[in-house]
Amino acid sequence: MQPNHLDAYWMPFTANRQFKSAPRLVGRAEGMHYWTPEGRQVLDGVAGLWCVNAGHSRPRITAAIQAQAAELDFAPPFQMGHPKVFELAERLIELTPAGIDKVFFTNSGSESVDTALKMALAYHRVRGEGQRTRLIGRERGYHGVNFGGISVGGMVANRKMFGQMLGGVDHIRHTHDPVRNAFSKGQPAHGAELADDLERMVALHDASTIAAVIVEPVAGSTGVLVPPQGYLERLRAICDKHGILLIFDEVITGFGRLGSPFAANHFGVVPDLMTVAKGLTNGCVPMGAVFARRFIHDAFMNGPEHLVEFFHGYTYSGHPLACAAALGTLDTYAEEGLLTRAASMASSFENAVHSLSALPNVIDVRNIGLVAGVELAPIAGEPGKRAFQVFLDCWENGLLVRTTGDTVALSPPLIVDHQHIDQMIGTLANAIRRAA
Ligand code: PXG
Repeated sequence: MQPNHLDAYWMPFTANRQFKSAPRLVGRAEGMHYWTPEGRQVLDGVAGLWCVNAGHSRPRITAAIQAQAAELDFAPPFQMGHPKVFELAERLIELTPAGIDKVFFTNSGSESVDTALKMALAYHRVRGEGQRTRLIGRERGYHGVNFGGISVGGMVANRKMFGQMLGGVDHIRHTHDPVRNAFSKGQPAHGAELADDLERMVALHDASTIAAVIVEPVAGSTGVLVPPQGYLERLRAICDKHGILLIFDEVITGFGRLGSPFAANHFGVVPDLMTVAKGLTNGCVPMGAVFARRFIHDAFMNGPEHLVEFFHGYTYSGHPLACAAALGTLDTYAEEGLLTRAASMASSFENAVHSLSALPNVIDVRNIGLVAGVELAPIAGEPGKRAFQVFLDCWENGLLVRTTGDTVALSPPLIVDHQHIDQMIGTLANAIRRAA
């Protein structure tokens, strides 16, 4: 057997054999670009993996991490604290919609989701409604890869391999409706009534058994599904009517992707719990968080004061390096107006992505803020292959995109300018033509 220096690493969510036969490596990054180890420049069309919202290798963030590593490497998070974790929590709740004013730290989106689900279950229990154990997700939802997240998630490939899911989970219908909504610009016109599927859950299970419903305000991983006009408002109203907590999974929509700090601000719909990660530290150090309304937190604050109130947390919750990275990130976002920049770029980005509509095999284009999905007709019998061809073609021609099924996703760093958009669309258009 030939020694193979790529052999030991079992890569996540990767076609390992295909990759190792033709590896795609990045060695350096700055601003809007990656460079391969050989020095080839690649435009980053997906902010790394939907996370590097301020662009790569930003000096303030780098300096903050370096200084923090020298000053305080680790602080125990249980029964102890350090100044920056409190400062960060305060800074974050200045950005969240009014009413959301508690922050719990995790290390990833997946951990944030499982934390939020546990908070919802425990919240009902501490207030004497412990029979509210049912969790409702949505078809085509992605909520990370831990058992809670895959149970409420709705992507079959992420579920079918792993046997037992959490019990007592059900799913409302997804909102993707290409027949009525194909090529919508921004929020599609049709489908607010799909929120009524939650009423169907209530009719089936009874509201008194339901703890929470979790949705991505804009579904990312299943192909950029933008919520129909009025849909999120209706979901909020049904939750209010029945005492069900509403959880927004903002791992992708958080930190400026739509043109507001969070999707909750953008759509004017305030959930009870919000999960974030990715853009929280600009992808530089792993960190996630759950934002909670005060009443959820306060429901736990009833027992003897010397006792732990919520039996949950991670060794690395609020890690000093992650806090420093997040503070440097928030400074960078603030100095450059990045949390609202997508709003000013949205209409030119929208026009650019919709210019792909007439190309062969393009069956839908969806967009909002600085995120877009371009859906291609699958090759008969080989779903996902056409988009993967486009991904490889783009990579070879200096553009990083992301694919899911036969949808190509664009979600560039929020520092993107008009020339970058032109280059992205030009490279992608050529790749789509060649994949015909
Ligand atoms: N929730 C949502 C909405 C996400 O998009 C997670 C949770 C999990 O986050 P962590 O940090 O545990 O990975 C995500 C992650 C893709 C892709 O295919 C999307 C994500 C991750 C990897 C790939 O576009 N989102």
